[in-house]
Amino acid sequence: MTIGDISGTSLTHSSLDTVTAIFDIPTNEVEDLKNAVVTFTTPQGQISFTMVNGFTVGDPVIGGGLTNGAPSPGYNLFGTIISTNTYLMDNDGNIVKTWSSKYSPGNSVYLLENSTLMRTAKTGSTNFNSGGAGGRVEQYDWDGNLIWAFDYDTTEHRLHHDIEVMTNGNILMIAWELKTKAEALAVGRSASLLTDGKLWPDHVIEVAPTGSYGGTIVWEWHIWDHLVETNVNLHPELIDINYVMSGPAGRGADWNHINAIDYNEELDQILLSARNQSEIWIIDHNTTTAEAAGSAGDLLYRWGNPQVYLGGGFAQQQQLFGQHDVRWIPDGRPGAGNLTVFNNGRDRFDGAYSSVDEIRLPKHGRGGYGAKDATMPAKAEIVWSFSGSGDKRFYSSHISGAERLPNGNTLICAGIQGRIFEVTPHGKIVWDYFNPITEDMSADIPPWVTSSNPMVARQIEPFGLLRASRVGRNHPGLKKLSK
Ligand SMILES: [Ca+2]
Repeated sequence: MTIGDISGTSLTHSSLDTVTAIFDIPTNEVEDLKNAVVTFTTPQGQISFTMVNGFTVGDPVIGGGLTNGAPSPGYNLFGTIISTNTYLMDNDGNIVKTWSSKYSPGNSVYLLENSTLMRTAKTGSTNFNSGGAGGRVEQYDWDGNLIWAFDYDTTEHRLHHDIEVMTNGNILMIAWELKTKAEALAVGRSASLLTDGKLWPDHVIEVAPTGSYGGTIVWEWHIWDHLVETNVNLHPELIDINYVMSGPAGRGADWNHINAIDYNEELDQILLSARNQSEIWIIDHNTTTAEAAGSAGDLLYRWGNPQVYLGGGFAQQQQLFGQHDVRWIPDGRPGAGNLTVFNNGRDRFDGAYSSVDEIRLPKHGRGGYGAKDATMPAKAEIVWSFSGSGDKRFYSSHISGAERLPNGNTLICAGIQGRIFEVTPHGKIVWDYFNPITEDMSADIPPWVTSSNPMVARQIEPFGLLRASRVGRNHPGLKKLSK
């Protein structure tokens, strides 16, 4: 009996229908994920059972054997919505590292390979006060010292939700910008869709950090440069100034509510989650700022809700519902090049529930996607989805995220519940965690929240998490962690 080059020490026929093989893993075995292949020779021939990434040498034994496999080794990085702390937690629930800030997150956090924490921050500003508001990006060293910060928070614009740190050290950021009622009317916005008397379309800035504070904006892309008012169905590469999601909020200032940004260096493309369009968008980054304001900055691809550009007759083809955290699956992970997204699921046709969907785009690569003609939509395919089933369904109407892990499992953050769990490709849960961290609630607690009014308290989501990510055990950013 062998697993790879490891020999078994005993083999028992432990019951009528079970064969038990016991293996000793040598103490000098490389600590890493292992594939398990067990082969039995029978009178009728050989039978092999394979479990890719079936177990992990070096991790504490969680139990459960190979039935569902082991969780992907590493540490869980998250900041809670109301806490000013960012946590790194092992898979046994031990907090191994805490970074403290003056601000709660606004909203995503990242551990970089140089062992620094890049986190968004929600300032106390009253500019653009809407869900996901930030205004600031901060960088902390491993020891918790603030080593850089950038503010973009005025009456004209404000950061929100997410950033993406590029390999060259620049940082892509999402921000609202103010357009007056007159400016909105001038580009064809219907007066009935301006209930706030102004509009906050999104834009993307790329910031090159300078010194210990501030940075230079070296590239920009604005939704406002890619609008269409008439013959919308002939222009899937543009954004209909008068498409709004249903309900009163759709007519408010926060028109797009982009809540995620990712960057694909190989393609030099940017991926955006336009939550209020229930669409994901891909745009080209291989442009100058001037080019990005023209047709070169039009959408390369969009998917999720064709009624946005084809009209209400296509409403039934909607597949994304207020989604969050879309990202490319990185090279080296199962599904590389596909997208994963947390599909929050409010207003689904078959009831409200959340799912995590893996999406295969119609084409990969530059100039791909079949973009810029009327047949652009509908070629993407959901190749994997997890929504639980029956009473095992989970639902988080907003926030939340998902991440494909190196072992092929998917880490899911159901944000409202503060739940982080890991599922196998077959939908088996191998790791499950509920955030109990509420100790900083007093820091942000509004005066109208009282213990006798827990329903009100619930609305500020004391356990809420925007996202969580699993930092692999061999991630360079962990080199200062004493293990
Ligand atoms: Ca990001």
